[in-house]
Order: sequence, then structure tokens, then C-alpha cells
Amino acid sequence: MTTESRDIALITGASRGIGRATALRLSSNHHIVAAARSAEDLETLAAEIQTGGGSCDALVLDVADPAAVARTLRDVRADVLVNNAGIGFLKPFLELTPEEWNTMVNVNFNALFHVTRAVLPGMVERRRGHIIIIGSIASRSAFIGGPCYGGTKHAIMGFAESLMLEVRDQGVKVSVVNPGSVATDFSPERSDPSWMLVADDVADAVAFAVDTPPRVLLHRIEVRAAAPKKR
Ligand code: NJP
Repeated sequence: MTTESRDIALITGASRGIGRATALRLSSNHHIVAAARSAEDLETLAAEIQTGGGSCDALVLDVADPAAVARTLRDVRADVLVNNAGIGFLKPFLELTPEEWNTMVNVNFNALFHVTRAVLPGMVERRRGHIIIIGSIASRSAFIGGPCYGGTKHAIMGFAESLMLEVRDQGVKVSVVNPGSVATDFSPERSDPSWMLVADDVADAVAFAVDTPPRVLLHRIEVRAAAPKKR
């Protein structure tokens, strides 16, 4: 398959963690457009993908900046969009600053509007596309330290299911992949990552959803560690 004939996968938060693993995983049969704020990490990713025989464009982008998203993604075609960028200040409500609250709402939820709005019209026009959102187990359960993070992830579920019902008849699939604990930089304070999922496990779930035949829509996937640490 030539680079030109490959489907294009746009992945946010591709500089590290789950987004990076997903970019590498999808690069075997997609041209990758990797977006995040860290230019150097994106260049390293693009080089690794090229070494493996794939192709990757790096886009330096703050997904919480609506003008930057509109400008940067204006001419980007995406057959697959993985809305993965996310941030968590996991602390009790009374310890949260307004800045932390706003950052989580802007990156985890509001950015879904900006990024999806930029690429969905092209998918609808082509009657073909797949939008994947990386949620969390916190998308449907509560935990101490999660009033805002969990709130944004719950909001994702409402957004995703409603959007799925709106666009599936137009050839566009919408899926949510909800991971449990994954050993990434997301929560570096967690001391023992040995029992956790690794980023590749979540990337495999994304690839599985993307690879389903046109008649199949996997809307919600939960990926858990099989043997979580007892608390
Ligand atoms: O996190 P991490 P994960 N604009 O910190 C990017 C969910 N999840 O891979 O901009 C653009 O390694 C950041 O890039 P940079 C979680 O909620 C995780 O674990 O260069 N990009 C980096 O690439 C999130 O939705 C766990 O700093 C922005 C990436 O986001 C997703 O999985 C459990 C950005 C974060 O990489 C990926 O998390 C769970 C911005 N403004 C759900 N801000 C888990 N790890 O345990 C951040 O249930 N990024």
C-alpha cells in the first residue's frame, strides 16, 4: 500500500503515552498525523514511524486553543480521529484551583468540540470516518479526587453516544475506549506500575475498533488490568 493510498489517522496527545502507542500501532496501515504541544517528542515519533516504513506528519498544537485548532486542522483530512489528549489533576474538590478545573474541562472536554468540528464535515462529505475518544473507567464510576476529572470523562460519554446516533447513518462511526490504570506519565506518582495496563494494550483496543468491517460499530470498549493491585 502506498503512502498516498493509506487512510489518514489524526491522533491528539500523540507525543507520549497512549497517543504515541496508538500512532505507532495504526502506522502499519495509516498515514499518521500526530498532534500535541511537544515538538521534539513528535519529531522523535515521526522518525520512529518512518524507520518502521510508515509515514507521519507532526503538528504542534494545543487542543485547548480553538483558533489554533481551526487554523492547524483546516486542510487536514482525517479518516480516523483519535481524541486522546487528556490531563488529570486528581485531587479532592476543595484542593482544586480554578486553573486546574478550567484546564481539565478545556483539554478533556471542550477540545472534543474544536478538534471534532474541524474534521467531521469532511468525514460526513465522504460518508466515511471513525472518531475514537479515549475516556476512562472514570467515565462511568466515581472516585475520591475525581469531581472534575471524572466529570469531564462522564461528559465524554454523553457527547460520544449522542454524536454516534447523529452521524452513524452518514457513514461515520463514534467509539469510546475507556481504560483502567495505564502505566504512563499521566500519574507518575503511582509507585508500582507492575500490575497496570501498558499503553500498547489501549492502542490494541483502538486498532481493533478501527479494523472492524463497515457493518460493525463498536461504540464502547472498557479495557481493565486483569489483576489490579488491592488497595
Ligand atoms: O497520558 P500522558 P496518557 N494540547 O500524560 C497531551 C486517558 N486515561 O497517555 O501536549 C494537546 O502520558 C500530551 O501532549 P503534550 C487520559 O485521560 C489515562 O495516559 O506534548 N495535547 C500527551 O501527549 C487521556 O485522555 C489513564 O504535553 C495535550 C497526552 O496528552 C488519555 O488516556 C487512565 C494537551 C497525555 O499523555 C491519554 O493519557 C484512564 C493540550 N493542551 C484514562 N494537554 C492512565 N494513564 O492511567 C495534554 O482511565 N496533551
